[in-house]
Amino acid sequence: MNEQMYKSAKELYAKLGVDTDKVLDKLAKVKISMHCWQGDDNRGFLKMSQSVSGGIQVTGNHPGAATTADELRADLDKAFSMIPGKHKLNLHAKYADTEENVDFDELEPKHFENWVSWAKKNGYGLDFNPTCFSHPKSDSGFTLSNADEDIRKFWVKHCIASRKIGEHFGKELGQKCVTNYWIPDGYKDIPVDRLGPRQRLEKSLDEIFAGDIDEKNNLNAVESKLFGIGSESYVVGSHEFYMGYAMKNNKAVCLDVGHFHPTETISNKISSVLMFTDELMLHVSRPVRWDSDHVVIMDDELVEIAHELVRNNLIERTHIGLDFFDASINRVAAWVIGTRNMQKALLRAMLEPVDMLKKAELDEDYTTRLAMLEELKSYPFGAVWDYFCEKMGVPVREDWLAEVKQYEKDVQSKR
Ligand code: RNT
Ligand code: ZN
Repeated sequence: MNEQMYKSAKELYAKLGVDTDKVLDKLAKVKISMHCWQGDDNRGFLKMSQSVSGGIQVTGNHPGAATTADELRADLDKAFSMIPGKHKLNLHAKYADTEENVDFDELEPKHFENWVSWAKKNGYGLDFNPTCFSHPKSDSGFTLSNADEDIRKFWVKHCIASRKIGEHFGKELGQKCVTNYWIPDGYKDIPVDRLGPRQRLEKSLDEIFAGDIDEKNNLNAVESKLFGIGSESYVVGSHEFYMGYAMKNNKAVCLDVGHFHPTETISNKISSVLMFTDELMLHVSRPVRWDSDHVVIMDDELVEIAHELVRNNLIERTHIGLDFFDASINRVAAWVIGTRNMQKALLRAMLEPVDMLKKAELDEDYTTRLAMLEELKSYPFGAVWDYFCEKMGVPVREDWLAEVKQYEKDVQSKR
């Protein structure tokens, strides 16, 4: 049945000049960077840092969160088995898998060897993030921009350690790692000095990216934020700050869907940012009224992000990462729903007759543009998606749900 439906869909798209077979080959090559922190509510494994801070909030009490690295890897394997294609895992520093009681500034590649061998064995890539929160030295709310030189230096050391771990991942796995730097630094209330912390942040970043730095195996990205819980009035690492820093210092920008004004969209920023930097990192998320990090659904913004990447041929220069955490539903299901939605949105975009639409636009035929964009919404992309899942050997349509329920019963509920 799936094949039959695919055949008729293929004919319909062919009439628009879209070759669905080619589209599926293209889609199979797009790697999504799935974030580890959905699996355990952003707790991590380092002993001193198993609570979240920095304004990040995970709500819900669905049973079965992973409590060890082995459990997390089992959950990830389960999720990846229901997602078509080979992807990447985005790790945070506090997910070090080690018996040592190591502090953040002492982390080394050896503390992540279990992750590397697991990734190698399964053909996954790895991305990385320093954890500039969940630590007593972030209690003041300031890390890389802290006015206390000892604390600032501690976080610089942690970020250098993280960069080296990212470089190690890239080298070991033969695919470039993206190390993404996000810090929570900011003020709840209106500050007197907005400039000082930004000058200290710049100094810290310069120190992190100095010296022996391997940019072949590791891309460094910086993630901005407009405001957070506890930093409502002022965030040091704003969009303008990191745009400027990245342009000047040849780094990548990371755009998180939830880090801007509620009516501002990152889909409208992608084409601008990529005019002036080589590569881009995305944190695809879903803010509901605030940066709430709900599971990614097929909403207008997701579709628009995918269209921007596909229409402008920007996929190869963009690292698509996910960033959400919901503890009110099964955590493996959350990964599967969010990641498959990202892929489905890309598929919808790839099935669009871009040249025809661009021509209508240039001809000022906005009637055709609107009419076609609307008609395309009910074209049978679902049949193409189902066939893709079947071909890639993963559950078709909602069949994965029964597998998750079984896994919850057999594995997660026993934790
Ligand atoms: C926080 C940022 C950041 C984190 C992760 C855990 O607002 O989005 O990317 O969510 O690093
Ligand atoms: Zn993010």
